[in-house]
Amino acid sequence: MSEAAEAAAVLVDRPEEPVLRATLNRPEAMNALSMPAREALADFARRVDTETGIRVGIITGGPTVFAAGADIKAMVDARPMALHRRGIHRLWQAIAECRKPLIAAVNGYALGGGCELAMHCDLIVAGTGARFGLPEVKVGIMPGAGGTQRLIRAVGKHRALRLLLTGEPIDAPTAADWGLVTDLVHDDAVMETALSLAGTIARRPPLAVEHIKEVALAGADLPLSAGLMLERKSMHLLFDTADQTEGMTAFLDKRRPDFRGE
Ligand code: DAK
Repeated sequence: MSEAAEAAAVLVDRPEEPVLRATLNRPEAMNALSMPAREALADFARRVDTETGIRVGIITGGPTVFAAGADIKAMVDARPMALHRRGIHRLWQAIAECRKPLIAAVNGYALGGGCELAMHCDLIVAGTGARFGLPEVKVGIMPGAGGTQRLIRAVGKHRALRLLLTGEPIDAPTAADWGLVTDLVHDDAVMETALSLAGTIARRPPLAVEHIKEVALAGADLPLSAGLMLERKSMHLLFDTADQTEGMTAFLDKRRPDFRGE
């Protein structure tokens, strides 16, 4: 594939002023994650993280498929040190380290690396026709981008191992029932719902949003006492922001707050 075509493996646009959206664009391979696609997703996450005008990121595969996993054609002959040299974990890390909220908007299959990509996001909006699974075991490997760890934390041991050991996918209503999907909507309403959620979050004070995400995620891996201390410190820190004064004053004045991220 030419460089220009590969460069378009992910399309990035700005559907609303404070929202940056990445759309996987490899329909011929069910949006399988090639190296250029992964690099583009990492660049996208870094942009969401650093650009002040952007408050939320949305990752989608478009209306028919989210992503069918890593590109098997690019992996079939790989040796361990070749995988090591590709440094794929660094690209995933860029997504995991994004300080602003990321929303996955999922239609169709989210399998393997595609399911792991959705699980890197903070909210998962799914159409009723979506399917989630970790089928790596069926091709002789296992998840390598956090699937064993993030899924077990999201849905618990027994449900996670059902997916991991059988490789069989679950439908979106089941994923919603298990707590993997946050918003289950009609297939046609996935992007509209993701944009609406993004809009709501974008109206909240950005520094509070970033601290909430950071503390909630870090705390999930800490003993409760450490998590509570982290929460207390961040909460106190927010009293040093103009947005705290604005938020509380606006409430008392019975007007809409004008949050500036300061
Ligand atoms: N890779 C490459 N091509 C794929 C693909 C994939 N994962 N999934 C689908 N395709 C391609 C098919 O080969 C086919 O191409 P042509 O034959 O037309 O050239 C085209 O997309 C349409 O697919 P199907 O004909 O199979 O379409 P169906 O509707 O019948 O089935 C399906 C859709 C999604 C159920 C099926 O395609 C499928 O089972 N796909 C494979 C799913 C899978 O096993 N995914 C897990 C891949 S392993 C790592 C981190 C993470 C990972 C690896 C490394 N590191 C940190 C090192 C992740 C690994 C994985 O995700």
